[in-house]
Amino acid sequence: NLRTVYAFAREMHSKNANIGPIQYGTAGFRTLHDRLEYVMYRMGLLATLRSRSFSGSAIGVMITASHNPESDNGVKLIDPMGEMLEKSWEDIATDLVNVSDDDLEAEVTKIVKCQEIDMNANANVYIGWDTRYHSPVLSRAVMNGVIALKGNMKEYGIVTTPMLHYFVYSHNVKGAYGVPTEAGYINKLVTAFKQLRGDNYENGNYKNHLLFDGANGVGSLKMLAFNRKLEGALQCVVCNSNGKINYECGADFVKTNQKPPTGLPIAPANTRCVSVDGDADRVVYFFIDEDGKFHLLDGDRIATLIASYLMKLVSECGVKLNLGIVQTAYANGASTDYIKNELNVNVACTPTGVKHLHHKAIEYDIGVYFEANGHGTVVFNQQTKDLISKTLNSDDSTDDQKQASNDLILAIDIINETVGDAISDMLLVETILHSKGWDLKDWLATYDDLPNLQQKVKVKDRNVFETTDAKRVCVKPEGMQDQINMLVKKYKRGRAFVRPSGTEDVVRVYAEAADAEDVKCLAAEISMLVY
Ligand code: 16G
Ligand code: ZN
Repeated sequence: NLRTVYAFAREMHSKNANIGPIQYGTAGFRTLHDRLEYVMYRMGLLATLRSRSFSGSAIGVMITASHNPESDNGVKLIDPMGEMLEKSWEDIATDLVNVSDDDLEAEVTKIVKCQEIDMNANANVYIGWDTRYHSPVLSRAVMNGVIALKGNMKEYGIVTTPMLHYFVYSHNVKGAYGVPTEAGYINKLVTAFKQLRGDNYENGNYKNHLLFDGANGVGSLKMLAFNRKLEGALQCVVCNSNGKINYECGADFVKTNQKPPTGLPIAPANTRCVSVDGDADRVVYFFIDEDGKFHLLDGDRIATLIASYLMKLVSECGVKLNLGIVQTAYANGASTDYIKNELNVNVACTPTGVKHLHHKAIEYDIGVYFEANGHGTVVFNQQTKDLISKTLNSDDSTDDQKQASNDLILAIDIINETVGDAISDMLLVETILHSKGWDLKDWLATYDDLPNLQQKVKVKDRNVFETTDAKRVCVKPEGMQDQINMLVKKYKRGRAFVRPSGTEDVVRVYAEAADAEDVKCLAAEISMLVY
């Protein structure tokens, strides 16, 4: 029987013998869409095995290339608790994808044996995809993989990446986190959002109106669905909903180019705008002021805004909780100073890639993690949630304490704890700005970003660059870090690092300094070193 399965695979989703090895990277497999069919088929096989190894817990397979150009696609697996695939299985995935068609059967048998998988156990695979036109065909290949190994599957169709994380987790905890359907997800977030907002949709400088750049991806479709439920509690004008995905728009475009996307209507100065990426797991805010100047409020800003709000509520609750912020080396130095000196909050730095931040964040009672690019969320441990509920329900609590704990519980409901979620993050930011009575200028005034620059350098072999200490120190090539240190020292508040990209064949250079002209010099000097 298995023989026919693999024979079928060979015909339907065969691997071109000339194709080179590929790797399960920071965000799964990602490459040109027409090189992915055999990868998808094999990920269908792997997800089924992974589910069996958990006696049938749902495993997610998300088909997306996030902020990459339209011609790319990709696939990532979601573990039972809604987390990214565990590291040891990333290596298993890489091996499975790189064997020849002839060796596929033996490789599957090897996994079953090594992982002691009971092939009679149940398997449940949840599949979702983004709006790329090649996603449905690729999803078919994933399904054929699941069918080949006799697993069950559920097709969620076009969904955001964070929605699929939410579905997987909610199913596996038997609904304790929410109902694992699109309606259940939207309902949970919107209900909490409306309750926190109350009847007054505007407050102080906060106006109930914003422009939403959906990157021509799934984010815009889902935002329209949210709008139907929000019923005006948030006036969110959805733009960039049916052009080419990520083309001159979206969170990655806005953050890297530090300019507004195309496709937004002409709006009055200082209009609040938000951009999400192609699979809606990243978000950044921006506005153009009365002098035509562009201002970005990125992941670092969102982290500090959220942390200050949660700290205030925690202190009003009268409970003691350890809150920490997790950043990467790309965080602006000014944000790190602000966290340490103004917010008086613990701050940790991890390597780039969401799973690293997530794992650090769960060490805190409340862990706020964000990459500067806008990917992030907040995680609360069970004791924290229990403590807040206790405060709400205790006869000893004052009315103010009850109010604060009630607000905290609602805020937790708005948050998608499984992974960064652009729409959920946006609803939380909107809630906070509304409660503070702030417009984007008020938010921007909390601290001044240091001027910074990112550059890509094409090198012959990016693997000769090795880093340590959360990617901030370059250990190879030898001597490189000393030279970087010497250059950095020349500039006031200078800081720079280089690291090989995990998603593109380039080395990334990051530089910041007190002066905008200095940053250009510093970045150029470092790029010359690398090149
Ligand atoms: C991936 C990561 C993102 C990270 C980026 C870095 C996830 C879901 N996504 O897109 O968090 O910022 O890679 O890319 O982990 P780079 O290695 O090319 O700089
Ligand atoms: Zn994304």
